Amino acid sequence: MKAVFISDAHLKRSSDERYVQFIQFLADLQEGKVRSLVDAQELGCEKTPIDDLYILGDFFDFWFCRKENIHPEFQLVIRQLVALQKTGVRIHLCEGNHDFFMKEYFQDVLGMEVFEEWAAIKLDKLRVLVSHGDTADDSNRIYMMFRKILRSRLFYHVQRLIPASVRWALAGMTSNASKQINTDNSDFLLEKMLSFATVKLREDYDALILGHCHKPVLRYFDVEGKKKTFVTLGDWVRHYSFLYYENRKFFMRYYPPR
Ligand SMILES: [Mn+2]
Repeated sequence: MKAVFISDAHLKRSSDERYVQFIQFLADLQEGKVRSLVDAQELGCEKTPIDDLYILGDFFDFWFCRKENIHPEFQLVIRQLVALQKTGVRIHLCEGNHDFFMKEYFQDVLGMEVFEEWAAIKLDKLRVLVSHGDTADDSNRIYMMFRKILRSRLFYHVQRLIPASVRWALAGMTSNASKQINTDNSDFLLEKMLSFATVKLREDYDALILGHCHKPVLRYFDVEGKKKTFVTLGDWVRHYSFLYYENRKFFMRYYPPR
């Protein structure tokens, strides 16, 4: 099996550097160029299609659920995802803290898989737990409550009532993701995720893959003689990072290769 994982693209305007780069990355995946991007001796560089693309949250900097009225700036990247899907790649999206209520469009209309918080997946025989990761630390009660309200049916109906022009204006006002990310906060989140991992990787899982903290990290742990993998995916705001999986091996890479 071959799979690519990314998170935290925080897409907003189609002219943004990260948006342009991500479109190019999707085109490379569509052409089967992933091994040459990874550039690892053991893989070679023949062209090969991937089986699965996992987008683990905060793909969009905001998402309003109105399937009949998709934000114009997002139409290009959605078209490219659909084109990739048509080549036979399965696309899975996990909701993030910036984008939720995604099932109605991505799953019901486009036929991609959407999961709201966690998914236990299989990569060959490896048992892997994946999530955006904003709930890995559930001791933050205020955040957990706020999260619940935003995802309530009431809020769902409220956001549907807002006219499109107002929605796009509100979206434009969301502070730029790159400004919100500071090193202290990323380090703090990473610490929380690592302590969460020490619990989860003692269970049956072979790997834990999260987003949200915006730091690209790939670490291995030995738990009672078994090799366990811990990943945080980084982002497409500063790092342009992606994780590639093939034949029980993980590679953390950057786009374009450097
Ligand atoms: Mn996030």
